[in-house]
Amino acid sequence: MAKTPKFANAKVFAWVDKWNKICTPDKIVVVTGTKKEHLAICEMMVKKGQFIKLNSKKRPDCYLARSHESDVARVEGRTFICSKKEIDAGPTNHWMDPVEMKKKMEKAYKGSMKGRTMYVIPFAMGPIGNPITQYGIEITDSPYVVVNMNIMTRTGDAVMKHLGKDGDFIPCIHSVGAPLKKGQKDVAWPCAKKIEDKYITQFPEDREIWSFGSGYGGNALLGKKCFALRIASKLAKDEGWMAEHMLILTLTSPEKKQYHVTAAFPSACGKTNLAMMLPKLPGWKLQTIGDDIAWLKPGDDGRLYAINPENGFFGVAPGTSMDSNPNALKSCKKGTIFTNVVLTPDGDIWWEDMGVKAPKEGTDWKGNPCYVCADDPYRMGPKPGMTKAEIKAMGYVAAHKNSRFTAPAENCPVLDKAGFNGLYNKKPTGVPIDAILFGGRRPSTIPLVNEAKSWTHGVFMGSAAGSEVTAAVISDQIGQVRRDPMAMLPFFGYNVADYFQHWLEMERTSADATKLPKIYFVNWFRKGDDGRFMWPGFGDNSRVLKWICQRIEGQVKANETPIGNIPFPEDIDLTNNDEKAKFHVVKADLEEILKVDVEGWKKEIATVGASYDEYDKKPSKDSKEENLAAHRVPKALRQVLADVTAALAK
Ligand code: OXD
Ligand code: MN
Repeated sequence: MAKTPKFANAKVFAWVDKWNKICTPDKIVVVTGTKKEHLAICEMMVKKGQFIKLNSKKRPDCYLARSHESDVARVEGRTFICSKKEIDAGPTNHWMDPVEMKKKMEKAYKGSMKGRTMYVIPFAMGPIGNPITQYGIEITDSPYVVVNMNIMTRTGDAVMKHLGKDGDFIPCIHSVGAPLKKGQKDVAWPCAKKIEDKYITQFPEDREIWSFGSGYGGNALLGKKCFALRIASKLAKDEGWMAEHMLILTLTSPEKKQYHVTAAFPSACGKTNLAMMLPKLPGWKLQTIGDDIAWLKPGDDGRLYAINPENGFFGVAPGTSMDSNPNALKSCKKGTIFTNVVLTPDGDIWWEDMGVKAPKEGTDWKGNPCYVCADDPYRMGPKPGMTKAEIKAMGYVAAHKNSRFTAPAENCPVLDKAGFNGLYNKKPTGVPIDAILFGGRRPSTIPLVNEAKSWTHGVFMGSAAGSEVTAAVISDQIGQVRRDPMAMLPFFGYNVADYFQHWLEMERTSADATKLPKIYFVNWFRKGDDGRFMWPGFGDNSRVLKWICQRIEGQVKANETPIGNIPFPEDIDLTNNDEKAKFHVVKADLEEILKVDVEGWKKEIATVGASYDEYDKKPSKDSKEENLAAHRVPKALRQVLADVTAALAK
């Protein structure tokens, strides 16, 4: 067994020592966070066949990993919230008694790091020293996790120093669950192969994260979904702030006025694209603060101040192109780890809808050869000379649909450096938020943009959010609409109805509720009967953001409808709308997507009501706990539901 290293912080020592004894690694390495150490780990992985070094002229310090086929996305079915009472996890979470779960998982961790190195990663969620930042330590036996955590969070000595002798941290234990026997050769992607052997477990009352069996993304980079959303949402509820699945952007108008906007869209619905968008409207500038998670704290002035707790982007690769998101592609130019994309013969990477012609041949995400398609230079197939139709019929993709890039935020050409570093007016805090957007992929009914009439109405809008299921999760429901309140369905650290109540409380407890952000629901994904998109999206979304800024300033009227305040079509600025371009705003479509589809909305509201009824039920079929009134959907939201229903019936 390895010797537990010395730590100045007694809690850190005791905790590492405990897991050393349970997991029995061969060696322990405390991550210092230097670039030299980071690259040495990457090179060690290259030697072991776990990373492929990319062409250093084209992509300096970039690597490619290929995961096991069972380990390509978050596993919601194996994600647990282990609060003492099942009702506190609520009906949207998987629950197990925390004592039982710990017993079960400790068995799995026993000897799980044999033959491996245990890495101890001190990390900060947010700029070190910022009042909104929180700290964690992840123990892991995965070097892939170490180097991804180095990009996604601020890691190393500086964090340990900040913790000092008695600083507190969220303990996060992770093992891929694949011990090595003496002399046994490692595989390219160690993990527990069976889905039922994977556990992604949060203990919100103990404030601990235990993850076992998966090496992928949100299952294994524990600062991200497990800490910054599930555990943090519970911390936030207890302490009066908000941990949300939101991008943060800074928008500057031609008059040089700055606005800060957050937006909550479900996984793989374009948060990264909006966060880095190039505005089509002349004179408007957009800068990125974060693309996935926002922590918002109320200030003494009643405003909400937000930081991005992360340090990098874990973006979905397919679909990211110079057209859709040039700034994301530029962010991947150096120091990036790619997972499950195509390797080209010149040591570069490729994926579907990258807007780049496919190489003649390459290696697909499974490590098999792939070849340019016979009738579409932008596609690849598993055999030479295949047609697009043949490839489509097979359901083949050369880069996995949830293949990812892990890119340092500092690479982003439009990073708002001050906001990203948690500075506002040169002081360490967050940026004051002017507008909160909710959204999702909704092919019908939901208009382009809809403004809430009040905070409560905005909370209702968020609670009613839904989207088509995407490949970001292993699911048999891809493409179907599922309710995803506040885009947080997979990430609530506690009961969904209590979470709604917490949002309502933010108004009640605000020092000045008139200063809270205005709330909007946006939908870039409306489709016509022929399946075409009715809104071009991407840079054209700046037209919607401009309208939102004008509403904040009280400069433009809105159509006050039963479902909310919708723009009059003539108030959407169409400057620079090149009608000859492939993607542009079609005026007739714009008019259509700004109408209230009354019959569609009646159905929509009925399904929202049905989702509320689900949230009001017992936490699970077999639960011994009844759902008492304290954990039901707040009356204020039921009232909005009733009001909208009545208004639609008129
Ligand atoms: C993500 C997700 O990876 O939401 O950000 O799945
Ligand atoms: Mn996400």
